[in-house]
Amino acid sequence: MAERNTYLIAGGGISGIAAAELLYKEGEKAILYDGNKALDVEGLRSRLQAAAGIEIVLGELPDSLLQKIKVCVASPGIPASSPLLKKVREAGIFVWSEIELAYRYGKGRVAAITGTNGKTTTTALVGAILREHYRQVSVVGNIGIPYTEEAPKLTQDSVTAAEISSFQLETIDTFRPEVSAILNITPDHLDRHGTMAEYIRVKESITRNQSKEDWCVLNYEDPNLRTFGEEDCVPQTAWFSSRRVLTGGVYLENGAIISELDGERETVCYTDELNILGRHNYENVMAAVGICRKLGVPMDKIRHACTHFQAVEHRIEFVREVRGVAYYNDSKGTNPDAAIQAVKAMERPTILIGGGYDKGSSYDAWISSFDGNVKHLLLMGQTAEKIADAARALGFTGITFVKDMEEAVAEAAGRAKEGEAVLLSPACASWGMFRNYEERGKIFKELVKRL
Ligand code: UMA
Repeated sequence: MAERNTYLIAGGGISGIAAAELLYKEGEKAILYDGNKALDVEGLRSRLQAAAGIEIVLGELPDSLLQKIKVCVASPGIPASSPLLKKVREAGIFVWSEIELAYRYGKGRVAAITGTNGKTTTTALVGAILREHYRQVSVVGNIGIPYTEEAPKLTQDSVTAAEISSFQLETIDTFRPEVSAILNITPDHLDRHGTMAEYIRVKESITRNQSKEDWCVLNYEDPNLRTFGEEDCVPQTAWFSSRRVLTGGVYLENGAIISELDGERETVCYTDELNILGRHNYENVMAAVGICRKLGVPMDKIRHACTHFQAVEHRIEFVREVRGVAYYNDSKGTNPDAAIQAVKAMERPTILIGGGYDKGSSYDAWISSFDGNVKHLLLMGQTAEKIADAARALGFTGITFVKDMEEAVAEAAGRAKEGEAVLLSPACASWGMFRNYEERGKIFKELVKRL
């Protein structure tokens, strides 16, 4: 039997490329595999610095290859239950997520942030706060910078803020952050995880390898997380709440973010000093305060970073005003809950652009949140009909189907009157029409800039 001495990297996206580079630098043998046989091998090779040292395989994975594989590193887009990973596991091969690989090779302290919504903003803010106090700070993960890309640069003095998705958590093994955070859990990615119970289990597994010396920052107002924190969570819990005073936690009171994490009541900042809007963002700030305090950042530095932090791209991002109409890009509103927050943040009558890839979500709560504020809904993509049916059933009939973003922006610009807003907040993933939500948002912004 052949010696099992090779890593199989499944997925030739940014995670797979970075994982391949990392393994090559570490002197390991690696095969980069992608199920899409239409990919251009030379194009893929040109993205690899270590091109010569890495074999590339596309299409059907030959069984003969499996004999020499010791570990398969799965990109997040490949479900743990996929036929590929099943076959790999049946061949006795360990499956690690790309996060697991990065963690094994990385050094220093790690904070890991998950949750259905707010994780990108929170991770970016945690990075900004950490930079006020520590010299070597990395911000990685689902935020768009593969963890494996940063792993070789990390030292014992590094502090890493990692945004971790449920996809990445599915196949962790030893991944153990010193501080974890679960911001909230609402229905998302049910097409991948099957049931809400499984989605919750996967999210909570961020604490799986943590011990009693570690910390987990949790949202007290999320019923699943409250039960988890009170009953099953092994690390110590630091709670935050935007709805009540929490002894020993971080909370919102009369427009101020208060921390009792150090035993006494301290005002972190006032919400009107922040540049990010809405209760969900105050929750993100509170989570970041909890994470960074547990990583030893003094409160004055936390306060300074929070009050200077700007909104991340694609998250209720103001694009420009044209003829009295304000355009907002919330392409990161990739599920109904995120999109509800964007709708609630609008202070003007709004033309809403939605629809996209079908993740099996229900759109009822999103449509109910329109509450007279959304004037018209422009729908595109795979979910357009499903959303329209749900809207009509709830009595919302102002709907127009559009074939692409260009038509959506033109239609929105034609309908919106002075004093109104146009919001791209699709409540769906971008896949099928765009490479990712970033591309969707950039195209939207480009079209708005041309108006
Ligand atoms: N592929 C297969 N077989 C499959 C599925 C995919 O071979 O069954 C191949 C595709 O042909 C493609 C490659 O895998 O060539 C793509 O890999 P990928 O989907 O894992 O994407 P990456 O480019 O590696 O980006 C991933 C994350 N993508 C997903 O989780 C889908 C990025 O999150 C993340 O920023 C990046 O790693 C760095 O960590 C994006 C995302 O949409 C933003 N995340 C979801 C979300 O936020 O809701 C979870």
